[in-house]
This record gives sequence, structure tokens and C-alpha cells, in this order.
Amino acid sequence: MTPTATATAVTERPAASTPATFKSATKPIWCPGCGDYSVLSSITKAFAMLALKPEETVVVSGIGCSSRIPAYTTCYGFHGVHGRALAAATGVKLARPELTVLVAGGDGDGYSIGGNHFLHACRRNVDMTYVVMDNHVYGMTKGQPSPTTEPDWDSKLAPGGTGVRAFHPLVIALASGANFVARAFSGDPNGTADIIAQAVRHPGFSFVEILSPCVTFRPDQRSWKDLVHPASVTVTDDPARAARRVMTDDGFNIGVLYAGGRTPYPLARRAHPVAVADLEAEFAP
Ligand SMILES: Cc1ncc(C[n+]2csc(CCOP(=O)(O)OP(=O)(O)O)c2C)c(N)n1
Ligand code: SF4
Repeated sequence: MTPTATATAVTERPAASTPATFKSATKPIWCPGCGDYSVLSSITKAFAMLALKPEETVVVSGIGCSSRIPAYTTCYGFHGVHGRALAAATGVKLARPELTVLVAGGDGDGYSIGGNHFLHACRRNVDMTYVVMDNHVYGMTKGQPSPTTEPDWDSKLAPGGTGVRAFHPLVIALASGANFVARAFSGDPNGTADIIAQAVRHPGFSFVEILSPCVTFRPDQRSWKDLVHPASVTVTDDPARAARRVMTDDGFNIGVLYAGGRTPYPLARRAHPVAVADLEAEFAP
């Protein structure tokens, strides 16, 4: 073997994964300063921390600025319809239990049109991680209030505010049976990566709510960096205790708030997977 051939063989050996392993060549088109850039970095960092491989990992989303994330990774991806990411991801995980499934999206996608799927995904407790980039607004469609918008947020599209009480995703997740509940902040990419890694490792349905500012339609959210603070309480496995805490905190407590012990939905690999050709034959006219 020539020295050149030896050098080639060494460089071709698969390297340990790094965050860059999971970043695709597609350049994000988010607004400069959008919190979602950091969330993308935290997700790729978490995957590298967990020594995952892109071909063993699936990123599923619906529609929204935040839901563009699958295209920016080298993992398998599914960019589906608005509000249906959790349903698609549940199908992926049941069909291919050996894959790591991460679902990503926004508060509009996940809590409004996808709200019903959110409740039942928590309840089913299928082993996957759901990351919501919550900016309290519909960013992609130019600034309509979302379920987590403050009732008095005054905007051109909702003069004087909606007057409607905000949805509380963490309490809803706890009440519905999510097995891991955490809050993170996009401005703390390392802390967020660590929380996402813990969420992926934890069995069952893990929910990570990430405060991720929309600098274009909610410039006021630039102040979030001064408001967030580490949760002053240790993680609990008691959902009622966790719910009481998050109902009375200021909404800026960052950390893992609940890690439960519910048995995840049983995943069994089909003994005889159905061939795609056979499935197609069933639908043939
Ligand atoms: C069925 C359907 N209804 C409505 C829309 C329009 N739509 C696209 S994105 C979006 C909201 C996005 O907001 P969010 O999920 O919070 O994500 P963000 O853009 O803020 O990251 C809406 C209403 C759609 N694409 N499909
Ligand atoms: S509109 Fe808001 S959420 Fe969408 S890319 Fe711009 S800053 Fe981010």
C-alpha cells in the first residue's frame, strides 16, 4: 500500500460525530437574530453529545419558521403539514423503534392547530422528544397571536390584545402524561443542548419548551435574556408537585422540571415488515 493510500484510508475512517456532522449544507433563511438559529445548534450539539448518527436519527416537523429545522440537519427528516408533526413522528417511531425521533416546531403549530395531538402524544408516552420553539406568535404568517401570546399584547393584527388567557404548555403536558418536562432558553445554547440530550435519553415522551425570541414580530422578547434564570428547585418525579411549581413560577425558570417514571408505550418491531411494493399493491386501483 502506498503512503498516499494509507493517508486516504485514515481520513475516510468514520469520525466520531460532532455538531457539524448533523448540520446540512442548506443555509437557514431565518431573520438575523431569530432564536431558532441557536436552537438548531443546540439540537445538533445534543445529538453529538449522545453519539448519535444522522442515519439513526429522524427530525420531524409541521409548518412554521421553526418547523424548517429538518432541512437544516443531515438526519432523516419529515417536513409535514401544519400541526401534524406529532402524528407523523408517532408513526415513524412505531414503524422504526430503533430510530431516535425528535419533533420540532412552534407554538402555533404545536399548541393551536396541533393542540389535540399534543395532548394525546403526552398521554400515549411514545419514546420521542418534542422541542417547541415558543415565541408567543405566528412568525411565518407575519405576527398573529398564538395560544401562548399574552392577552394584552397589542399589535396591528390584534389591537388592544386578544384578551384571551394564555395556554400553559408545561402544565398541560404534565396533566396529560408527558414523562419529561423542561423549559430552556435559546440564548443559552449549551444549557439547551444539555436539556435536549437529557430529554432524548429519558424514556417515553419528553417535552422541551424553548423560549426562542421572534425578533421581527416580537422585538420586545429581546428582554428575555435579562429575565431567564435557572430553576431554583430540583427536578421532581411527582407531576402534581411539578405542575404546582410551574403554575406559580414567573415563566422564566430554566431547567428540567419533571422527570417521571411512567412506562413508555410498548414498541415492538414487526416480525415481518411489509414490503413497500406490497403496500403499493394494496392501494393500486
Ligand atoms: C392547515 C394550515 N393552516 C394554516 C397554515 C398557515 N400557517 C403556516 S405557519 C403558521 C403558524 C406558524 O407559527 P408557529 O408554529 O408558532 O411557528 P413560527 O413561524 O413562529 O416559528 C400558520 C398559521 C398552514 N400552513 N396550514
Ligand atoms: S419571523 Fe420571527 S420566527 Fe420567523 S424567522 Fe423571523 S424572527 Fe424567526
